[in-house]
Amino acid sequence: MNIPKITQMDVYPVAGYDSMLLNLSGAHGPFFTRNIVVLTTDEGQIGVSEVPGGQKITDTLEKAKDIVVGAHLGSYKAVLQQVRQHFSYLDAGGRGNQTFDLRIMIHALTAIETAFLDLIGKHFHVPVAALLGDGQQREHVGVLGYLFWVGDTSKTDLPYLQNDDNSDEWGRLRRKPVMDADALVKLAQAAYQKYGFKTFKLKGGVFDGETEVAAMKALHEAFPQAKLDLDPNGGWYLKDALHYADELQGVLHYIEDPCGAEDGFSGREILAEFQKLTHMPVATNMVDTDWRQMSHALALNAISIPLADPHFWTMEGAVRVAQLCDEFDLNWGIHSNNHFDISLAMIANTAAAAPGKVFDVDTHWIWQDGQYLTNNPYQIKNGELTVPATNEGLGVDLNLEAVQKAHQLYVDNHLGARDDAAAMQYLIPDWHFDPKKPALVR
Ligand code: GKR
Ligand code: MG
Repeated sequence: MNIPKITQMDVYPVAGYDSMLLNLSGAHGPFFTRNIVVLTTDEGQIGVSEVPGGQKITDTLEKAKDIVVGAHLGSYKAVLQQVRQHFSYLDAGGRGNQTFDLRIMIHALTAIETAFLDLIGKHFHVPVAALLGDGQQREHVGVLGYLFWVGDTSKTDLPYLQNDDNSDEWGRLRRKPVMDADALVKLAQAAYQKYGFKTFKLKGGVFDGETEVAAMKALHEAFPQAKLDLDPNGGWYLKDALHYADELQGVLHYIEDPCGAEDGFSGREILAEFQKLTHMPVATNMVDTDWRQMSHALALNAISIPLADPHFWTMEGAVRVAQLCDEFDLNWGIHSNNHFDISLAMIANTAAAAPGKVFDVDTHWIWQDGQYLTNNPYQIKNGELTVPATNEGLGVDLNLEAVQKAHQLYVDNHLGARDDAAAMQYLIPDWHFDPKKPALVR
């Protein structure tokens, strides 16, 4: 029997448009960037994947072509082992202090893993979810409504989109400033009308803690049934986080990275104290981002909901985290960054393979919805994505023309890795990242 072989690997750095989303790292610029990988076999089949943008990841993927091209589908784990061995030195600095993960190798590894899984799923006529962990666990995956404070783009001369989609309230509001609780509630209502979310998360770490506590109370009043999460990305000190947690009892369903490393104590130690004192379930995408960190987080009882992003755990790794959560009575969720619809398919398949108590998973998709790289993007309906068991591979059909256009946007605007300080400096001159100060508190 002929086992398909990889004959070509293409790497496309691409860009799409974003709103001026605020977070501890600053303000999102007008473009977000990603790397797309397309593997082609000698049978003419293609496998695709999407990971964060930036030249370092692009370069690593380019270098990995020597390992990938010529390999057959059955040897994909050996390929992944080689990629790890060759490039793991690139991740020696860890995830970094920004809200987003700065590692290189692990993202490149995921890009290769996912594109192989897409091909293997197509070869065997099963969804990628069926190939992960113990196989597909569910067809419906709950997703949360990811809310942000949004900056006023008229204070910049940057090419942010305006009026790109006035077909509904969500399309209109997502490009407008959201700088107080009233605007935030209206944004949530528009998101609810379009997507039917049952959980909302607010990206905090922007205003002072009291203002964000008041915003969560306003959201709770508007959506008494919804599950709520607030995520200041570790920007609060423990003593303040304890006070806010007190005020938010009965309002939040869980909290995410309320505090982090301080006073010589690690983020895991501080979160362990927070959980012990508040009894509030803690989610994180900042302190258990690999197995070594996970072992300390578990030993300390520091967290309850690891947010295992397949983009930095690999798809198989993220499902392994879910299996652990299932066995250890923890909850599991997914972390996200801005992304196109290939990543949406990755998230959907990963969560569809996750056993146990899965929380509604994060996705930034609602800020990008409408900018498609595939002909059949997954849709969020009633707060859910659906992965039919009849899917093959990731379940998306690549639109190569759209990928080439997104690549041109990347080239024409001289883009690279994410830098939220640049746009933020329009709002506050000389603004610099401080992991312990909300972005607008200077
Ligand atoms: O998109 O600004 C953002 C978020 O702050 C992102 O960078 C975080 O990685 O969504 C993320 C989180 O949950 O921390
Ligand atoms: Mg987070």
